[in-house]
Amino acid sequence: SEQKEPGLPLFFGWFLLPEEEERIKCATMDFLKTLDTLDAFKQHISEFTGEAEKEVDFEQYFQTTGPLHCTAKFCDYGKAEGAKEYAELEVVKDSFDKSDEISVTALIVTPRTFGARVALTETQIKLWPEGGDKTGAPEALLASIEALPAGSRAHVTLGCSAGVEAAQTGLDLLEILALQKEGKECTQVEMELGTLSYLGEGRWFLALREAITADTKFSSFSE
Ligand code: 2AM
Repeated sequence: SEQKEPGLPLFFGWFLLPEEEERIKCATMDFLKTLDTLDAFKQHISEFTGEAEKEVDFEQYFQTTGPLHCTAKFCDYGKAEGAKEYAELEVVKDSFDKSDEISVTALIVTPRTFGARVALTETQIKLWPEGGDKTGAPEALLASIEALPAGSRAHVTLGCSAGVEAAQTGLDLLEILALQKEGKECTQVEMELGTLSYLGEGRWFLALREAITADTKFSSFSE
């Protein structure tokens, strides 16, 4: 129904603690600055700028809004399907306001979004909603999503380009994972942080050599 459910938040998720937020923002911005200098990236710069030879100022290009977090369930104040049921789950109530650690295993960069892939633990998967990987996904992606393990969409949005909604990060991530499964990587570059792959159309994936962990609190957000 389109009815607002009193007390339901915009979304539930794992929120990075303030000091962790700073650390992750710095580390990931350093990666973007390095990416910008790579010949492999420069070759495809027009996918970001619309013209060759032009540089991208990632600090301007990707905008961040709100606290860094990994969305678990988008409730839209009760308008999203299954929002009320989710909020009433024992596991959600038990986990609420509790500390938890998330593990970032990869970074993605596309002309639309900059994000961190989160590898959910078995315990965290219990907080991943039914059908959570598919919500709002385009028809063309649905079959590929079904072939991926539950929770594959889990991520932290680090930034979006002008006019792009945060929800796009998860869709860009799923698209990249689907392309990788089909063996569609074109270029691979070894970096200090890990292996960088190019998947066409401005899509880049950095598989981190070592996961970046961050302390979070499972909670909810309302504007
Ligand atoms: P994100 O998880 O990719 O960052 C508020 O808009 C938060 O809810 C954002 O973090 C956003 O994207 C997420 N969000 C918005 N719409 C969504 C949807 N349809 N499905 C899943 N997450 C959504």
